[in-house]
Amino acid sequence: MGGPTHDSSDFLTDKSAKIFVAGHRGLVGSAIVRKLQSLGLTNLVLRSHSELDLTRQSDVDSFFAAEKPQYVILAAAKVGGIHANNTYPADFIAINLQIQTNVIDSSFRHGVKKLLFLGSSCIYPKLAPQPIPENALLTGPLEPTNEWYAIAKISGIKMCQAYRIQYNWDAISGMPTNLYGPNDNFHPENSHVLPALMRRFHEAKVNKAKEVVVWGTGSPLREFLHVDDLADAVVFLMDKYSGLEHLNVGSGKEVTIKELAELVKEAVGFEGELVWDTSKPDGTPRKLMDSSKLLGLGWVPKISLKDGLVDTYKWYVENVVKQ
Ligand code: GFB
Repeated sequence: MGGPTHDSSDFLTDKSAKIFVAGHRGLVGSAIVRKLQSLGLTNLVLRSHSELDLTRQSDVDSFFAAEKPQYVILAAAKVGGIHANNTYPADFIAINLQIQTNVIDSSFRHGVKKLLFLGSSCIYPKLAPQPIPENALLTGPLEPTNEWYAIAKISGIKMCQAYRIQYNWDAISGMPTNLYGPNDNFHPENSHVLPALMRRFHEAKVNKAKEVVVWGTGSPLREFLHVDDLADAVVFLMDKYSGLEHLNVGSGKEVTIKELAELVKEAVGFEGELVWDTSKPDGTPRKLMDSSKLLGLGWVPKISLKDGLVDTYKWYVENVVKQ
């Protein structure tokens, strides 16, 4: 048990199978829905937050009893950038533990054939070897600004592994690197760096401001993956992977926050200066994923950061600014 296996899954061929995408309105879930629909997989079960609160165990259980999906992709989570993680630790640990525990356990109890759980690169130790291999998990202390979220996500991986070991149930986990794209959260404080800067540069351009404040020192390194590439990897994993170990999903390309800021500035067309607010935390110094296991199975990321920024800025202007 445990090694990657080429499953005889009928995920791509059985177009009548019901697929529950939890969190379909978010950055990740909406990209997965677009991808599934483009492949003709349209028998999707979707529930908005107001229709189904995934933190309520009995509601989740009744939903699974009634709908009986064959496949589950768990993209629902409480997420946010460095400031949100640091400010709302109770929400990040409690809501994520509740959502994932309810969905994973109900999926198992109601006969789901295969489930994919999505985590995050922050599960790894703050000073993990770079690029970070999957087996760096639980080898050292976590980055303090997001350890609450990380502990919840580590629990999700371990829950999938435990159900596979005890019940031979096909639950797998994918660990994406920092994601961006359409339907991201562009909140000025609580979002991740890329959408936060896109909004700040856009507003500065419109207001003809001379400078824009960027947090930290600009020296941390981050790897970014367009969410459409992640959606492609999710479908690939549902089709081809049934192993005990979680798999990293990254682009393999990293930039400093300073380089990212310059790229976003260029994509938006802001012409002023950058001012660094070093009273804000940098977070983990570097987190480049080692995605060689997934690449070895045949998956490849396709969208460059430059192209992805252009696409995301277009989406932002058409869908957030014009609303
Ligand atoms: O994207 P971000 O919040 O996430 O921050 P993390 C990345 C880096 O960008 C940090 C800097 O060094 C920030 O200081 N930064 C510069 C900014 N300007 C800004 C800004 O305006 N907003 C934000 N948010 N950052 C998160 C974790 O860590 O990554 C989560 O907290 C999760 O748990 C997620 O893992 C993927 O990469 O530092």
